Amino acid sequence: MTVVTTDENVPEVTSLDEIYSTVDQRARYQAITDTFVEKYGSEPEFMSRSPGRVNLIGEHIDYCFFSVLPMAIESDIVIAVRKSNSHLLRLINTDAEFSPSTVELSTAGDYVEIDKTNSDWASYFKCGHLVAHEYLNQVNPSSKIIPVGMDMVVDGTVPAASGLSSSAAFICAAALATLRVNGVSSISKRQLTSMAIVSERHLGVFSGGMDQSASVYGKPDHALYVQFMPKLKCTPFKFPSSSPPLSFVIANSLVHSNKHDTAPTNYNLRVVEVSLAAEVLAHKFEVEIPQDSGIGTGTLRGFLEAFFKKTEGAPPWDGEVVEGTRRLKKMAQLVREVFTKKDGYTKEEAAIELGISEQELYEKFLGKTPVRFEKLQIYARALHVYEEALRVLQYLTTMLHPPSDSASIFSSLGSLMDQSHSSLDSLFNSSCPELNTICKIARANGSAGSRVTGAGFGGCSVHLVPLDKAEQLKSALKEQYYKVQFPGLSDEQIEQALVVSKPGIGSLVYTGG
Ligand code: NG1
Ligand code: MG
Repeated sequence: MTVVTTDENVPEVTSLDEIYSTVDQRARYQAITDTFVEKYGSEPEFMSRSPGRVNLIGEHIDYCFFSVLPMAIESDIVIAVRKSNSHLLRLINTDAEFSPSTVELSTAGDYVEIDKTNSDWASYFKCGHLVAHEYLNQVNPSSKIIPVGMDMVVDGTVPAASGLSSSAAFICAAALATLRVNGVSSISKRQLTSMAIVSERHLGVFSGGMDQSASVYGKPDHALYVQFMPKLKCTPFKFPSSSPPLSFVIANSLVHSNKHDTAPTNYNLRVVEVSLAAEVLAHKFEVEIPQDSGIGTGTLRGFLEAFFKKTEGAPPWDGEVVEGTRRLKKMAQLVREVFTKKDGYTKEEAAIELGISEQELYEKFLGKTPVRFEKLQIYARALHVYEEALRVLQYLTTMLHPPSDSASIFSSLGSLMDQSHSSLDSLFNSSCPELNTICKIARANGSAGSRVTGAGFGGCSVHLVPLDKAEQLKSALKEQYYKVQFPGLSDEQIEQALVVSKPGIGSLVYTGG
């Protein structure tokens, strides 16, 4: 495996051939430039772009600091930029569905204001702008930076609200554009990733760091092993060769799930539940855990470290597979033993488990972000997290040391993906009937393993399929899912829902003609 050095910079490229290998993008870039000239009267100075990603395995565990296995795709968000003399951020989207937006910058150097209750597309730009502005202030501690105005045209090929991380792609591209236009001509991948990770929290989503890492560190023909502890580290690796070759088909369920709007019952509630689980375990085993989760509590990774330190005097787990397997299996066993209420805990019951009052429960967990629930599913969520983290290690092991026969490569990777899906469906409740239908059809038509990818509750699924069966799989989904579920769709719309993309390059600045 090649290890990406920590100080590698976000590249600047001059040719589109360095960015894309599947679809010729010249006409697209020309159209972006034409729109720019039409709206602003001259050409953009540069474009920043950042890709979406598909997660192969390791779902809903990044915010618990467990490693994940995504890959960047070639679909991306491009922002064409010119510095302006106004104090305005002017945003135009080539997709008319997103109306133009103008943000007035403070002449005193205050940060842009982000309204948590409004997740329109420009808010995501503001998230990226804000963290870039914070960085500018950090590197110039003696003065308060007043960012310059920006004229922009945005063009995206990552479908929104579909689990392919259009939001992270946009935020990474926005932060990169803001840095550059304000004079930062080189930035390390780690720095850009770190600032992007915290940025969506300004919109009230307590995301982990998978999407931003994949978007920034993407590498053609490689998947990424992303570790968050002890430090953020992205290791690119190649897929094993097999006959027929491995391929991944991404199928969008076309069920939209806006993470921001559904956060109280979906994404943020899961973040709260896994944090609660970590703190209950810490309380039972009388260990202190670092308060470093997105909502300022302990994490399930933190508990794992503290437990082994206390019971065995063990050092922090460094990611080594055999040791990780042992520790994660132990964690899953503890979860099964400790959480006796398998169907969930009421607020009263959760407070008792933690030995705190309901008021304290509210202050520490439930009041950090609005959440709605009948029962807190502490047992099911924690079991998913530890077992999914284990599956990531198993998947990685198969990738790096593949069995000698191709059939076994497909069956071992495929079965881990199927298990992941089933756990997300039954323990994490982040699938939906449509995604379950898609996975079922796919498995009956050549897929070796099928799962929901990304946050879920709608959005995309990913299928591991021998390359020679990919067409069969796609036509089965077309006939049995899209035409049945959405009879009005044109063939072209169905084609677009089946995103086929090779692993692509990460964030970069394009300065070509
Ligand atoms: P998507 O698929 O972009 O909504 C979200 C989180 C990830 C991760 C996955 C679930 C954001 C920006 N991303 O991804 O950090 O937790 O869900 O594995 O919120
Ligand atoms: Mg997103």
